[in-house]
Amino acid sequence: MGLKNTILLSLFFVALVAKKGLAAQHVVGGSQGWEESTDFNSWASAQKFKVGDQLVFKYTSGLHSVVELPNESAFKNCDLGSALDSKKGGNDVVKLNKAGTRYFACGTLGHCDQGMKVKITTAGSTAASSPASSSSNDDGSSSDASTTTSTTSAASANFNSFALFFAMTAVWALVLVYVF
Ligand SMILES: *[C@@H]1O[C@H](CO)[C@@H](O)[C@H](O)[C@H]1NC(C)=O
Ligand SMILES: [Cu+2]
Repeated sequence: MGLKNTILLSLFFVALVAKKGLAAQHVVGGSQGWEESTDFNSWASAQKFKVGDQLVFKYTSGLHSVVELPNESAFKNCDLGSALDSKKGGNDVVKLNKAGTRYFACGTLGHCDQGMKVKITTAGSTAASSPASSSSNDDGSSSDASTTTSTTSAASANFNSFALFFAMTAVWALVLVYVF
């Protein structure tokens, strides 16, 4: 009885640690957070977003909000009327559950037009482009960024399954040692 619980608990714990180690949380805007003065373009281009990662929007509730927009043109024009989703808690978590680009803006009147918006491209095997990984090259050439991106994400997928396999093996080794 006690042994079984111990095993289940360690299985759960190892799985939790493995998951936490693999998925990253990105606080949007870094230490400045989701504020009007933050430079979200440079913040986003310095990040690598992977499937499973989370965005956290931190701001003073009531001053700002987080509105998800459907596409590039809505993003460019700050078309808040086309919002897919809206959050205003001040500590809002968004999970990046698939590859592709997502668009977020502040819903407070005028803030989006002042630049309070961010475009997040999550890398994946089907992602067309990603934020340039080399900050020295700002000529905007992203033609071969996609190959780098898919290699990276394939490698991280391999790492994911490896970590999971390793965790499972460790737990079952533990079980065998205990039982036999
Ligand atoms: C962007 O989304 C808006 C609102 O849903 C829609 O009216 C518009 O046609 C879309 N534009 C493109 C280029 O898909
Ligand atoms: Cu705002």
